[in-house]
Amino acid sequence: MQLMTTPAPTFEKPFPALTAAQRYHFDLHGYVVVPDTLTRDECAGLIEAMKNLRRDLHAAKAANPGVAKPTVRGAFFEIDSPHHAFTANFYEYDDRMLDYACNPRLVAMAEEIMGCEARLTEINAHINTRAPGPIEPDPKYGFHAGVDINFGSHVAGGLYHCNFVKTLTTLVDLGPEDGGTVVVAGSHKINTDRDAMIAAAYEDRSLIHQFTGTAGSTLLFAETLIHATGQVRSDIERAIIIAGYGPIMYPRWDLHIENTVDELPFSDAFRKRIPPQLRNLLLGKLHWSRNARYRKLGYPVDDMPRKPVAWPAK
Ligand SMILES: O=C(O)CCC(=O)C(=O)O
Repeated sequence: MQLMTTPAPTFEKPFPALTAAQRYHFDLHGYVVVPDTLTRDECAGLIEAMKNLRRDLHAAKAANPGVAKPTVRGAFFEIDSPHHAFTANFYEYDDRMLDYACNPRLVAMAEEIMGCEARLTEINAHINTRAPGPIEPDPKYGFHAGVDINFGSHVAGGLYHCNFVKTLTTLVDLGPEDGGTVVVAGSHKINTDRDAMIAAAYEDRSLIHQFTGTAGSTLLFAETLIHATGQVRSDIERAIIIAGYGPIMYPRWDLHIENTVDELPFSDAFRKRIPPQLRNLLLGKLHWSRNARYRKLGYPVDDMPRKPVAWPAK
């Protein structure tokens, strides 16, 4: 007798998600800008969700004056100043934000750079305007990287891979005066003193590349790349949303090193909502099989649109 089984649903994603030229650019510089990953309507929806969250967090702060970091459905402020709202951990706040982090094409880009299946390690967003004070002609930035080159990188098929990848998407049109993310180009591979590299980049600012693009463009980068928030010099209100990804057996970055791993858990109701095909992406998997997958540079891009996985109603 043959048992009939229903195949488990899978998370359909393109492979490879980058064109050969985009992959080459990524390898050379440590980042690539991919246009049109979101529609303008999706960008507008995300800005609305981010502004609603900022409003709700302000209300939570007013209602809980003694609490250092009040949360709204798990989300909190990393920075709350008149010109900068940096919100994080909004998995349970608004499904539009969740859909961003689970976008099949964006997840596929991160997986291509890691060379394996991804789990989400963090989600956050920034709304910021020009900071008070004078505009310096040659600003200094808060340059940093999330993982060191020795641990974070490997090469397969001659292509660079990193185990911590970000998709950072601008929700507004970003010109050169609009504070786009700045990076020290190529620093994902130059395995030497970070401060010396930053000093070299300030000495020759052509080494500092800045993210510009139309709303819905994504800066895909390796966290070995030295990067920072740019300086807003125009009257723009910059709005960006960021998802971080790592291999499925890695912990969430946003648990913070000083916390125990249980401090920012998902609610039971949220865990129950996670569709089966998104469980590895949201929850990771405590096993060493990472489901490795590598492209060759010459592979043609898979640009067939994939439907996002639908979440059950709340
Ligand atoms: O605000 C930005 O443009 C950069 C964000 C950043 O530095 C990060 O996600 O690590």
